[in-house]
Amino acid sequence: MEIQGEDDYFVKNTPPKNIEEVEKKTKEFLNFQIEKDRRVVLVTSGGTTVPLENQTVRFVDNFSAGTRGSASVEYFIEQGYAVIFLYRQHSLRPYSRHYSHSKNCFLDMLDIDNDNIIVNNKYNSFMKIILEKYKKAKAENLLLEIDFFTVKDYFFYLNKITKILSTIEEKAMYYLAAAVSDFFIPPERMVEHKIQSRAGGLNLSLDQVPKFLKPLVSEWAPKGLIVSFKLETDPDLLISKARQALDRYGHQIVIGNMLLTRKRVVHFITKDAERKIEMSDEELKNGMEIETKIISELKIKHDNWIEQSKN
Ligand code: 9Z3
Repeated sequence: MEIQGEDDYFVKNTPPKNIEEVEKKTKEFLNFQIEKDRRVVLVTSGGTTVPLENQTVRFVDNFSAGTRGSASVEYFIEQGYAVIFLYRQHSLRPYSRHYSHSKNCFLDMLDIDNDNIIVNNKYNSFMKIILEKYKKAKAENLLLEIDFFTVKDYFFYLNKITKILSTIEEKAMYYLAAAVSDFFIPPERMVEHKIQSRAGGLNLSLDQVPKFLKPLVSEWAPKGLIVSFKLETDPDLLISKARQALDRYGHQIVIGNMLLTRKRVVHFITKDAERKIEMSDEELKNGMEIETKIISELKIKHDNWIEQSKN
């Protein structure tokens, strides 16, 4: 399996059409936050797709709905951060996630009263709390949202945004919760048109994507606090693989989680320690989310990271 080099990747692949616009928006957003003396976190979220054709009809995808990323944004904002949210198109987004079309359809929360649309009493106070938070985030310019669809576009945006954000050095955090594909089809092997079914079955051969965490840590954002996630399905592998990632890339924190228990348990792996963060049944029943604990813990780690850099 041939692995393209990291720099090579950005030469061989075509950048997304709006990359310059994203660059401009990110710079403007960051300059605004610098004026306000705020910390900024990049939150990546959702699954990346791997198209099988240039004119894409089919693609390989993964399970992620962007729950972790979108929930985390709300808690980061509560902790005083400004957030750049790099998310998979049509995946969950902060605030609106509470009224997603599939789970809590917003239409069920509305009633018709003569000629007016009103919020059903049952949902009124909950909706008001979310709406207030959303309006505040907008009014105070605390959130910049950028969407991607393919793994290729994700890497281009990640590269661009990370390098811009790195100018605030230790005050930036990188929270990489997106479920990123490990495999892709390189441009020279990608067909233009829809793959035809006449030929019978379909054999796919995918290359490994470059490990972008390596240049991100050592070159793109060497002073920021970098938090990556490690997902496994085999419990015997989780901690060792998470520690392996930490050793290999030399960043600060890996959060390990299992597919089936990711909303209830996560493991914080750092250079000298390992800590389990868990939700009780009671907490889950009360609608509390594990992301509130994750972000509180990260805020403290970021305080220390900034403090250390002063010495
Ligand atoms: C995660 O492990 C996230 O916590 C989840 C969140 C994707 C499980 P949901 O969107 O799920 O709330 O449904 N993200 C990182 C997964 C990943 O691709 N990690 C890479 C790996 O495991 C390293 S960067 O190799």
